[in-house]
Amino acid sequence: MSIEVYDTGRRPVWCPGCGNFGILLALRKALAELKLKPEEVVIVTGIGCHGRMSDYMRTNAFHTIHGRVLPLATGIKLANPELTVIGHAGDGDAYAIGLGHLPHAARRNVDLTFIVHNNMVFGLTTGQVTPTTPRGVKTKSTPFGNPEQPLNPVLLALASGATFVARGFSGDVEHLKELIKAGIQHKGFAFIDVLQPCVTFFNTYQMLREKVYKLEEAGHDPSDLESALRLAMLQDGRIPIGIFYKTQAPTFEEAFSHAMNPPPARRTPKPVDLSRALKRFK
Ligand SMILES: Cc1ncc(C[n+]2csc(CCOP(=O)(O)OP(=O)(O)O)c2C)c(N)n1
Ligand code: SF4
Repeated sequence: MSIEVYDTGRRPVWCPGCGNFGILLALRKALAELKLKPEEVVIVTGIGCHGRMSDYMRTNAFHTIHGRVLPLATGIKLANPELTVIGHAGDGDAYAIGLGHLPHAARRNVDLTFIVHNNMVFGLTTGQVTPTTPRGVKTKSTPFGNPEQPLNPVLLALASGATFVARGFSGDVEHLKELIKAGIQHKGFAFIDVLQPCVTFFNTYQMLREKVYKLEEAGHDPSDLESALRLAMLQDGRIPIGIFYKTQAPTFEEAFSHAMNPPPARRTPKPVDLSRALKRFK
């Protein structure tokens, strides 16, 4: 399938050079290679620069409120498990206001793919500190440098029991495309933290290009949880990208199979008798 199939024809409003372009391209390529029809896919986005993904993807799309991508995506998947559901959130969206949802989606093992556009700042609100901004970095809201220890999303996802945990880099579209394909094909919750430069408020291109290396080339075995945890905690100045961990476990939908036959989206709605309610207005 051609990637043009997923193009709404709208011109992205992102700053020239923004890492969001790489993520958009990787997603379109992944869907095309998996031969997924636009009507089989739902993209859920939060509020932020990343949220524009739903304007540029000609699939089903839901642009929800800040921090609530995972509850929405979970509800959509449960209503119609035949859909391929892909959530996109910013690091502010996913790791600040929406953080409470991540460990629960991971431990429930909902069959969806969650892609976090981790540019380490609030982009849309013009460059304030987020939970993943490195210590010492000066942002609009931390003019003397960020005093806080940053959150480790990969470690959090692993510790929460996610069955697929990966890290990508928006500057390596082909590699990211493979991660997204693997995440979509994974049966269960697939978490992908994508390192994404915000060229306007925190340009990390050079730093990331120098530091990233691929786990598959380093001989990492993604079925080894202990090794994945060690790699997630690595503090040697290098940044591994690729699949940290992958395993199989029953999904949330399977646990609800007794109530899901047929799933809500496949049920014929029964006519509702409003006569009693209407009587009150007579
Ligand atoms: C409940 C709520 N709080 C705050 C905001 C304001 N707000 C809009 S976008 C945004 C930051 C987005 O940053 P991030 O999620 O990291 O995405 P990015 O813009 O970097 O892609 C904030 C705080 C909002 N829209 N809703
Ligand atoms: S502000 Fe940053 S994240 Fe937002 S479009 Fe511009 S470069 Fe991209």
